[in-house]
Amino acid sequence: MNNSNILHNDILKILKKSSKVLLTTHTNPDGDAIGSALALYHYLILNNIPTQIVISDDVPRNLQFLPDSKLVESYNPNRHNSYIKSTDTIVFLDLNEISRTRLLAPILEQSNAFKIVIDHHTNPKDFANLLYSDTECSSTGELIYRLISADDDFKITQNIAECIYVAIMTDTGSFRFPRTTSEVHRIIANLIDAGADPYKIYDFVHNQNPLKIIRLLGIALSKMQIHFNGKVCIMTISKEDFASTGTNYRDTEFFVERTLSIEGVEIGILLTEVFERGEFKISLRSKGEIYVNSLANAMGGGGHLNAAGATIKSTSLDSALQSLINQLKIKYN
Ligand SMILES: [Mn+2]
Repeated sequence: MNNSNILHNDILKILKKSSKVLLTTHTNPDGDAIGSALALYHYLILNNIPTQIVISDDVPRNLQFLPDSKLVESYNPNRHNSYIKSTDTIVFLDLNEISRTRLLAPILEQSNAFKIVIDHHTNPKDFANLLYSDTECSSTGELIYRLISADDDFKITQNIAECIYVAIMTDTGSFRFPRTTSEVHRIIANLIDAGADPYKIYDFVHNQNPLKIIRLLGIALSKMQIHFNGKVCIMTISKEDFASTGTNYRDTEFFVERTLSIEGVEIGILLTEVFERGEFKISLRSKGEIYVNSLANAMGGGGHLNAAGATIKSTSLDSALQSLINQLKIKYN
């Protein structure tokens, strides 16, 4: 038995001994966050382990088709604090530091429950009792697949297959990103055999946009700027752009990928004005050996080698753009 099998069995043993489990994930949850949480939720419920998923935000609209997505609860101290205080195991999914749970962070920090992290982001912080981290892995969904597959008595259900499929599909950019290994495709084949429908799932996740989001994308595409001799593309979205289209920063999830579709561009950036909180969100993408996680770290964020992000404070979009360009000069000149 190799090391990861021992780890899988340890995690399964701890979960099965738990009287109450809390699952949580990062703020602004994506398909990997929600898919992983729901997949593990279904597994635990089928094993008769009382489980709740509590997160800082709502489930994004394009993930609400997932089985039992309504059971993912947005944190409300009055509704959830007593459950959180009485839970004996907390599983943090798809995050490498506790602050990524945003509103939940203070109460989770205080909790004496056994803490497990299952994640694939670089530089995991040491805040849990048990860390299952594989930074080479496509997605947290892939880790959940490995974990559940280590339970010989359990057969992956259609619900679980759909949730893990969404997790892997979204974190690999629909099977295009560098971590799309043959193993990922073997797992995907097993998920399809277990009932996940690739056509249906892609359609729900990517082809059900309200027109206003595509209008916003049009504005963002038309304002793209090229810097550093064509190597860096920056897309900016102002609060006026959101207001004129009736959208908000959470409607931009897949926009940044478009920046890398331009010939010669190695780094693509989306800078958005998050007007509710006076912050600016920076999403970074890069190609091949050009890495952006250290750039994100320099701005107080983090992520993966080729996909990372940060949130900065600034007085205006122009000054946020300027400090971003200054950071780029430091890193890449
Ligand atoms: Mn992920």
